[in-house]
Amino acid sequence: MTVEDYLSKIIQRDGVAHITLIDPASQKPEESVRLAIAAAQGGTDAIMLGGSTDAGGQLLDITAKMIKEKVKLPIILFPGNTSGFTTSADCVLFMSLLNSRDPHYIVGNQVQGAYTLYKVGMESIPMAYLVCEPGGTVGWVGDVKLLPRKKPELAAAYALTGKYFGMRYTYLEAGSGAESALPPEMIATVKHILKENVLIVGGGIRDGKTAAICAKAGADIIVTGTAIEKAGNAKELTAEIVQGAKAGKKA
Ligand code: 1GP
Repeated sequence: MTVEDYLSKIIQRDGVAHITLIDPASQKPEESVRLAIAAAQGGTDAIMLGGSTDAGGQLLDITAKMIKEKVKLPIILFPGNTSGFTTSADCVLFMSLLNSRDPHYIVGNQVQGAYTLYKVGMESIPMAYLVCEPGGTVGWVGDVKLLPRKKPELAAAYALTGKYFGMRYTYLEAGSGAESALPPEMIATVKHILKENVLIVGGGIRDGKTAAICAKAGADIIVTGTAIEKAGNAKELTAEIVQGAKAGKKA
């Protein structure tokens, strides 16, 4: 089964899926493996590997291989540039940062990586990546014209553009470590326009209550990274977020 089918089945069954983002540059590979195991035990549905700076190359490759040995969940690449690719994962989000001012993040890095992807034949999911205020590191690195939180219709116009380009996933991003998650009005407006297309929401989600609000507003997939990386008990926090998201969807 493809990773896309696997996630679709979870979304159909539970209303929402949860992905744990691990930045290979944030800790040693052994610690990334510990986090992945804890997140899996807490009920996350997949592991996503990536980051805006230093998250690629050998460190990414070793981290992906070590996680694969210990965790049965799919490993999805979330590349910040061409160095964020490794054959040791199951799938890559083939993403375009649509609201960047820099063509490298819209199409340039993708052109540089496309032939490698073709040769190795890894599954890829076309995705519109939309970065909203405050944007964090990815907003700065990606030279992003940040989408204002109070203008959900602008985010929706970008999401619709991605959908018309044929992208099946849209990732609405507040930036890793954002002080607060994206407003439910923004998530709801974007999901309303996307309809069956998959909406990922991430950035600043730290607890079950917030995950529930995002899921109820329309997120199909919730991503959490920083909170789980920093948690005293990563398994417990993952379980709280996963259960919160799934309960929020049913509420
Ligand atoms: C970042 O959306 C992800 O790309 C996750 O954000 O680290 O704030 O959970 P956090």
